[in-house]
Amino acid sequence: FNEDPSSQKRFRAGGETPAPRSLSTRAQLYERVFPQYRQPVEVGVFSLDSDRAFFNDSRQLRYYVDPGNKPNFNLRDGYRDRFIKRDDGVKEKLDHILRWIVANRSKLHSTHTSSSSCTLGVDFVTWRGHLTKLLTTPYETQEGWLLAVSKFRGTLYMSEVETEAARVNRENRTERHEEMMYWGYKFEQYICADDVNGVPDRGGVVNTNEAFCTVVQTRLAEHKLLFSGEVDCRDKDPRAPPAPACYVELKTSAEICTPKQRSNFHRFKLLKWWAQSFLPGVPRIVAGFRDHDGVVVSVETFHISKISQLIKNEYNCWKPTVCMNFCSDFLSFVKSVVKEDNPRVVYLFAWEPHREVTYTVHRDSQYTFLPDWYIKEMAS
Ligand code: 0WD
Ligand code: CA
Repeated sequence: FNEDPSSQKRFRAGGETPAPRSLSTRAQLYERVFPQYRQPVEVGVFSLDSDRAFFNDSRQLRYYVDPGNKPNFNLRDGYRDRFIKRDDGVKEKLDHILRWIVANRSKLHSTHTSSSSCTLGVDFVTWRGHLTKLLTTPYETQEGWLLAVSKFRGTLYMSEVETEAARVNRENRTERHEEMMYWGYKFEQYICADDVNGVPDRGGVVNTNEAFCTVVQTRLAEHKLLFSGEVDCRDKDPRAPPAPACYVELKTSAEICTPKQRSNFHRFKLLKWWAQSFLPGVPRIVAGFRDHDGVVVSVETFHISKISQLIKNEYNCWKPTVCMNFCSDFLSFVKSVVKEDNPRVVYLFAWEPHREVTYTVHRDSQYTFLPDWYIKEMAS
């Protein structure tokens, strides 16, 4: 932590430590022993249907069907005529997770400290994707982030805010980029069946509104976390281990033809893949490697527990311990800064590559994100 130079001892009332004003993201600072990360436990699931409506069940869960290692999937098929794309200009913030919390309050490990006070019993509520961004921050050189945090009834809610740069990128995607974003979803369709004994329907419509999400609880060092992440499919074997260990993450990536491409894949892409699946305890990734024309030329399975071994020979490579220690220190930083328990106050944490993490405070602003229906529901 970098101490606020202006907050000298004489200004302090009690004996409390002043909150630091910024947090460094330099990787070397986080090279210490791996922090405690409790095995993630699935506490619930939810589904979003083709209209993006919420259901407190697993109706959108799909089943993994082994494609073999040399399939001939054409990922371009259906882009023009069988694709319904979610409107990514609509910002849903934490709404779906909050809906899940309202529907499952009793299932949560809630603490009744007195007759009246009843809290969630977790320190942080967020999306898995936001934590992935935190894990990769010490190695990120391209994209910054903005995270809005509000404290409500002792829990810190953390919701991403789109940066100006990200908005400009989103609004100016090339036609080629738009199509390539479809390829990942088309790959899922080639691999996933809707029913445990079914087969994939490669002629169907790809609708990216549909989602199946797991809700997991875990602890990173002293931080109790509750987060949700989208899950692509599960092992269909009924003897498979219970969730999240039965889940399979699907990915596509450009085929690797040169040693330079292999090195870049290890140093940059595997970092993001590892962070995303390690967080919820998803044990394997099935990757489709495709050529320039969107044809999958090979399929390979990556076991999350083996990725750190796989990358160890790369020069100047990322380290899981740096990712986890940075995330843990960031969460401590947030706890030290966010003191006012008020859903209308947002502490906006901002980071740009080659800079430190800083924050600003906003009262009744455009950044307020906890909806009235949630506040009302939790107060009753
Ligand atoms: O409000 C926001 N800023 C965000 C909301 C940013 C990211 C996600 N979300 C919400 C959406 O409601 C979505 O249903 O998160 C859900 C997925 O959450 P997550 O699992 O925490 O997100 P992440 O790990 O980044 O992405 C998982 C998958 C992606 O798969 P790949 O293999 O490409 O990583 O979720 C999809 C995508 O298929 N996805 C999204 N779906 C809806 N909205 C989004 C998004 N913004 N980003 C990725
Ligand atoms: Ca995926």
